[in-house]
Amino acid sequence: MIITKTKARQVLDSRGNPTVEVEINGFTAIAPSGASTGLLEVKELRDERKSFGGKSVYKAVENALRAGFLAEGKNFPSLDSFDRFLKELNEKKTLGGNTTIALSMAFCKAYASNQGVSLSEFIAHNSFGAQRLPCPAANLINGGMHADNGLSVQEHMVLPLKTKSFSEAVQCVVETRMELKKMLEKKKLSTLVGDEGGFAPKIKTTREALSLIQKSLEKTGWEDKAFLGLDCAASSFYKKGKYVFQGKKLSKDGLLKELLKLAKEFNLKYVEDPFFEKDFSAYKELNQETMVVGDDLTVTNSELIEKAVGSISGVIIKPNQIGYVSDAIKAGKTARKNNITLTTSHRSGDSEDSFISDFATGVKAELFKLGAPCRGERTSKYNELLRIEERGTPYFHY
Ligand code: 2PG
Ligand code: MG
Repeated sequence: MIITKTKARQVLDSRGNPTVEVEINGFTAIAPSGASTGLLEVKELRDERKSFGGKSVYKAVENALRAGFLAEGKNFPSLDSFDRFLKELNEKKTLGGNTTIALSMAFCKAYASNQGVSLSEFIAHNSFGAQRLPCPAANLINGGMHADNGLSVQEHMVLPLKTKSFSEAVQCVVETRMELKKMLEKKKLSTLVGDEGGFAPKIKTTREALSLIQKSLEKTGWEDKAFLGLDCAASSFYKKGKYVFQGKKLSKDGLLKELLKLAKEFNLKYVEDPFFEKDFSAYKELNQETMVVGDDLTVTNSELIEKAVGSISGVIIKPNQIGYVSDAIKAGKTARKNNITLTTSHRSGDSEDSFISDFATGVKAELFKLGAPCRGERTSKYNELLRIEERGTPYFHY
C-alpha cells in the first residue's frame, strides 16, 4: 500500500488527558494510556510543560507528523515493513510509545481497507490465520489506581466463560451489572463509576466486592455460566518490600495466603498480577492453584513472556505496552507456543477507538478485558464485537 496522506493531532482520552491521534490515508487511530503501568512498558512521550498539567503530547504529535511526512509516497507491502520503518526512525527511542502505536494502528486500518478486508481479518492474516471472538472479562467493581474508594485490588471481574455466544456474554455482564447497581443502592453505597466504567463503592475489601458480584450473578440466574476474576495490579500497593493490602502490611506469603483463600471461596478462574512485577517465583506459587495472568510482569514483551513460562498460565496483550502492533502479535505468538492463554486488553485511559476489539478477534484471544458495559470508550469495544459477531465470526469455547 502506498501511503498518500498522513495527519496527526492531539485529542483527548477518557480520563480527559491529551493523547495522540494519527490519520493514514483517511483512517484514524488513537493511542490509549494506562494508569497502572509496568516498569518495562515503552514510555509515552508527554511534554511535561505547564499546559494540560504536564500531560500535553504536542511533541509526540510532531514526531508522528514527521514520520508521516517521511512515509508519504512510499509503498509498504506489509505491517512488518511499516513497523520496521518506524523502528528505524525510533532508533534512539525518542518518538514515544504513544506516537508509534497510533501510527502502527492507523496503518493496520488503512491497509485492511486497501486490501478489501475487515480489520480483524487483517490482524488474523498477520497472526494465526482464522478469527474468533473472545470471552469478555468485564470489570464491574473498580479499585486501586482506577478509583479513589480505597480498595487495594484494581479490578473485580465477571468472566461469562460458559456462554455460547458473545451476545449471550454481553447479556450476562449487563444484567449482572444492573443487579449489582440495585444492590449497591439498597446498601446506600455509591453507584458512581471508576476509570473503567465499573462501580467504585467505598467498600473495604475484595471479599466484599466479590461477594456483591457473586450475589448479583445468583440473583440474575447467571451463576452457572460465569466465573469471577481479579486484576490485583499488585505493584501499585507494593511499598518497600511489603504489600499494603486492605490496610494491613503483608509479606509475600501473607498476600499469597489471602489470595488463596479468595480463590477457593469464590472459585476464581483468573488472577492477574497478584504480586510485584519482578517476583516471577511468587507468581509461580499461585499459578499452581488458579490461572495466573501476567500483565505488568510481561508487558507484551516476547522475551519477558518466555521468562515467565511456568510462572503464569495467561498473559495480557496490550499493543501500546510494546509500541508496535506487529510486536504485540509476536508476543501473542510466543505465548501460544508456550500454551499460555491470551487476554487482550484495553487501557484505563482509552477512547472511542475500538481497534483492540478487532485485534482481540484477529489474534483469537481467549479473553478480552474491556471494562464494564458503561461509558462510551468501553461500550465502543463491546459494540464493535457485536458487529463482528454479526458477520458470523465464531466465539470462544471454554
Ligand atoms: C491493567 C490495565 C487495564 P491500566 O492493569 O490491566 O485494565 O490498567 O491501563 O491502568 O494499566
Ligand atoms: Mg493489569
